[in-house]
Amino acid sequence: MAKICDFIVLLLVILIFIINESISADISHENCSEVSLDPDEERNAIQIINSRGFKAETHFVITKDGYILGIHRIVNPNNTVDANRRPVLLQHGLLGSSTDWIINSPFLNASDYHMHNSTSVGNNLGFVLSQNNFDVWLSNSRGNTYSTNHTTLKTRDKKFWKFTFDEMIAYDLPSIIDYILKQTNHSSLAYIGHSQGTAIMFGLLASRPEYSQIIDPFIALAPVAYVSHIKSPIRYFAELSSALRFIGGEFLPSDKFVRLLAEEFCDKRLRFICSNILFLMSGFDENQLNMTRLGVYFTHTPSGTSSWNVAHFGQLVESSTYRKFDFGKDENEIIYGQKTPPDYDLSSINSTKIALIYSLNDWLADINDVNVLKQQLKVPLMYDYLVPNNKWTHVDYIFGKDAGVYVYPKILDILK
Ligand SMILES: *[C@@H]1O[C@H](CO)[C@@H](O)[C@H](O)[C@H]1NC(C)=O
Ligand SMILES: *[C@@H]1O[C@H](CO)[C@@H](O)[C@H](O)[C@H]1NC(C)=O
Ligand SMILES: *[C@@H]1O[C@H](CO)[C@@H](O)[C@H](O)[C@H]1NC(C)=O
Ligand SMILES: *[C@@H]1O[C@H](CO)[C@@H](O)[C@H](O)[C@H]1NC(C)=O
Ligand SMILES: *[C@@H]1O[C@H](CO)[C@@H](O)[C@H](O)[C@H]1NC(C)=O
Ligand SMILES: *[C@@H]1O[C@H](CO)[C@@H](O)[C@H](O)[C@H]1NC(C)=O
Ligand SMILES: *[C@@H]1O[C@H](CO)[C@@H](O)[C@H](O)[C@H]1NC(C)=O
Ligand SMILES: CC(=O)N[C@H]1CO[C@H](CO)[C@@H](O)[C@@H]1O
Repeated sequence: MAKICDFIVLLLVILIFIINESISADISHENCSEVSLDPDEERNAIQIINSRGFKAETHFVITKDGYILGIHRIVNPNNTVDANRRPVLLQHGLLGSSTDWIINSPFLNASDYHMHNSTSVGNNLGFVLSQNNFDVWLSNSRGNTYSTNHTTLKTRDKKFWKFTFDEMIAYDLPSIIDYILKQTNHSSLAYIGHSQGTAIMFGLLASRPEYSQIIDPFIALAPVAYVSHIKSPIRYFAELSSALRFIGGEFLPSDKFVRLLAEEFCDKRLRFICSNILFLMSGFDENQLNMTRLGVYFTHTPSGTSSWNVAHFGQLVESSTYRKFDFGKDENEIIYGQKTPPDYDLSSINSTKIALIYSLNDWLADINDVNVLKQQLKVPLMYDYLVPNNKWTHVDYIFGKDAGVYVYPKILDILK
């Protein structure tokens, strides 16, 4: 009997998930109408970079399987000697994009920001690094706003969306890295990943050891690989993962579904913030969030991904492993030559340039999972840094008011 009830509830949830009556209803503006539109809400990544006095370049990187990734470069006009600036690649997380690194605050750097906290180096990591003489590249993974082109497929083809972060590991990351090295004549680059951006680098280092020489250092913000302890409602997607795998296509949860989850997980006061799938999945800390800037965050996030990608994380929650996508026994047999998907063997990573930065109030990169990750890694860590703020959450690395106080100075330290 209980089984049948579960089944019916699951069916309902799936129906609500699929039936999207109001895709165009923009919840983000519902309660911002009194506030005038922030100019950053109407700007894309390039326009934001230009508006802060930098020059922006877009580069198109074509992967071996035909995806055309739009990646952005921040060019600092005050820097005349360009040749030897060290390249640093910033890689966003699940549902993120290149704008993650440049929209946190409207202030360019610490000197403008001192009203808030004089110890801050500035709150937009992309600009902080550019002003500190780095050659800053911002990637965009397949399927997000800036990476929806393909040499043969259109986004309306279901096949376009048949990917998970496995393909970001196998194709996107190596293509982007090789492209940047070629463009800059460097033999190595610094890599800073957030969340899924760390998962894919662990995956790359585990499957292609030659990259351990190239990635120097790898700074992992809110490191994710093992996710069995996560507190986030993404747990719900664990149960939905078979359904999501079956549905396929772009990940477009209906507003109703998101509201349903928000009601389950957020107290009344905070439901508006929770109405954004990113905040709903990763949690937030009111003290770290600039409420008057939510409109900007909401227009740039969530950026797209595939249903399969979300299903993949759901599978990892259930299996307590870090392994490839589970297609089901029969297909696994054909694709992997075995019934279960192969693991990413993190114990085989031999890079000695890994820095972990994590916190205690992170729903997605839970401290217990970070500890499992540390046990798996057999190499000594270059840095092991617990953010000294007990309330620091998963999104605070990119949208936290004090990101320029607690995290970015540490990043500069590590890079120097
Ligand atoms: C470049 O330098 C000028 C003059 O000091 C300054 O006004 C401007 O903000 C700087 N631009 C950037 C992007 O740092
Ligand atoms: C902040 O930007 C100003 C120009 O806008 C520049 O003169 C100053 O050096 C920058 N400060 C830092 C810490 O980068
Ligand atoms: C800035 O943040 C640091 C780190 O928490 C804190 O010690 C300091 O008091 C803050 N300063 C101001 C002016 O808020
Ligand atoms: C797709 O490619 C064209 C040029 O090939 C470019 O103008 C457009 O911005 C690209 N779109 C995306 C989302 O990358
Ligand atoms: C890269 O190096 C090659 C050979 O050393 C040189 O010909 C080329 O101009 C360099 N390119 C850049 C962008 O520095
Ligand atoms: C890691 O492994 C790769 C491939 O086997 C090798 O080229 C590299 O030298 C190793 N690096 C270290 C630090 O042992
Ligand atoms: C918060 O966001 C608003 C709107 O973008 C902006 O005017 C304000 O300066 C921001 N405050 C901080 C501390 O970044
Ligand atoms: C989605 C949301 O939070 N909507 C709220 C907007 O503000 C009005 C009153 O100011 C509330 O009634 C809505 O619930």
